[in-house]
Amino acid sequence: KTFAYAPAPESRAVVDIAPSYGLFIDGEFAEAADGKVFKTVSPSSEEVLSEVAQAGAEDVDRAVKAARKAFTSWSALPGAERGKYLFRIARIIQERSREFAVLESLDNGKPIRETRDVDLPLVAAHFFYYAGWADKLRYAGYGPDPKPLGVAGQIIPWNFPLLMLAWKIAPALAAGNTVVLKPAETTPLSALFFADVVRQAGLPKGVVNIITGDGSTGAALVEHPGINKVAFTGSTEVGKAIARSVAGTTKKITLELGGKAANIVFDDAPIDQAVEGIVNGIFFNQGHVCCAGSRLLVQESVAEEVLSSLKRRMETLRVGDPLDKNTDIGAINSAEQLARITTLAEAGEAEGAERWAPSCELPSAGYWFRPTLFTNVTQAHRIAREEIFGPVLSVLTFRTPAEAVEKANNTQYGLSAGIWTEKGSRILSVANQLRAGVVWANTFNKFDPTSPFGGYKESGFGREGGRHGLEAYLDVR
Ligand code: TXE
Repeated sequence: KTFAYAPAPESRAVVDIAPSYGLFIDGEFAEAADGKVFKTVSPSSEEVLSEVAQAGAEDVDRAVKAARKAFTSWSALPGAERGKYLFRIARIIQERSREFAVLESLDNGKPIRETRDVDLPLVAAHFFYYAGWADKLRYAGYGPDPKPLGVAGQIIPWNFPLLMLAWKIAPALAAGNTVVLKPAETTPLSALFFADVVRQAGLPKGVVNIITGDGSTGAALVEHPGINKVAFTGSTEVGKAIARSVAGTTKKITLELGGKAANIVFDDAPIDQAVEGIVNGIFFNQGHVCCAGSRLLVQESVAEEVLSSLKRRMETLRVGDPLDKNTDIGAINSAEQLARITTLAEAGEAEGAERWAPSCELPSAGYWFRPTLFTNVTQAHRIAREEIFGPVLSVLTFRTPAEAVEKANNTQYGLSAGIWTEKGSRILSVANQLRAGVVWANTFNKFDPTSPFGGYKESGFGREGGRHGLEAYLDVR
């Protein structure tokens, strides 16, 4: 679609990306021991943004040793001192938020409106929030003198690169742990820029180490005997592999895995508001969201009205350049993810569901997928059961609240759910019956650092955020 007035895209000149980056170990950037590198590509243009070191077992070992060494003095600092460093990081993130927002949009493909208004403010908020906890750990509910676990190995995905880093690093450091963090191979840049923030904030060397690489780097980190805890966000398959790998050790582990959330719309819901919530639930961040509202459960009596209004709204969504402030849906993060989404959407058609998408134009270079709606979906269809992790919504209908609850819970996952209704009593009764770690009512995809987040069933275990997020990094004493 063309528009009469299109403001200039956010300039990428605000970010200075070097042609290559090393690993951030013990406060210094260094090449991988074997000199291996990989390229990171912008998914909206397929342009190579930079070349990044691929950490091998030797580098992982160096990083873990640096973190171990730093642990002694970091954990001995008064909490208020650790808090000061975290406050400093939060403020630097705020000062550099424009740069980080553009960088994240380039490396990940997500719209600048989201990186600017959602990711970056939340990143700063998490550091502020956990900075405040650093000197109040005795009030966290883990005894009068809780202790940090030691070195945390943290592995994060590509859908919210800097925000997942903040979810992992902020509570770990507040509690007195040191970290070795591995970002996803398609989005390493914001973590490497964060390493620069760490230096700017003057953190002691070795407290934060960033090692880039693929799954083999992640596996080497998990297996390293020098770590005390693994925190992982990613696919259920890899999460289970990690659980198998730490079985037989005393490493602690938290897993935040996939989801297949039901967004339930009752007949008394404010329809316009619900449609906005449905759109936000599944098209926010191209649907690359573990808690995405990827199954719409709509009450039969309002299904037609909701669907026609939803289609009208979807016609207005703009797919394209992530740096354009008008863009609603950016690029799919990688060719592999695009292939996964395409395969599942084709399975939806092959199994008899009805596919609909607005006729918007897509850019020629890069990885793109139209916002897509499937109706005539049954619970047996793959698109109703498997996490698609893309802008694809599967619509099912129900007649009674009991049927809605049954269908919502009919999934291997249990991360999140949404309820749309005017009745407060219904919100409470339905929410109480949903097997999901997060339930939103008359809103969706709302996040804040004070609320615990995490799943039931195959969505993993452990909570991040809030006071509960500290539990993953503290031992009772
Ligand atoms: O995830 P992986 P992928 C889901 C989503 C998506 C699918 C595949 O459905 O379509 O997973 O995505 C590191 N030991 N989610 O393949 O492989 C890897 O390098 C240790 C949901 O990208 O799980 C990256 O840093 N680490 C999800 C991280 O794990 C390993 C977010 C995640 O990658 C490893 C992402 C190994 N053996 C995908 N193998 C969510 N919950 O938000 C890979 N890694």
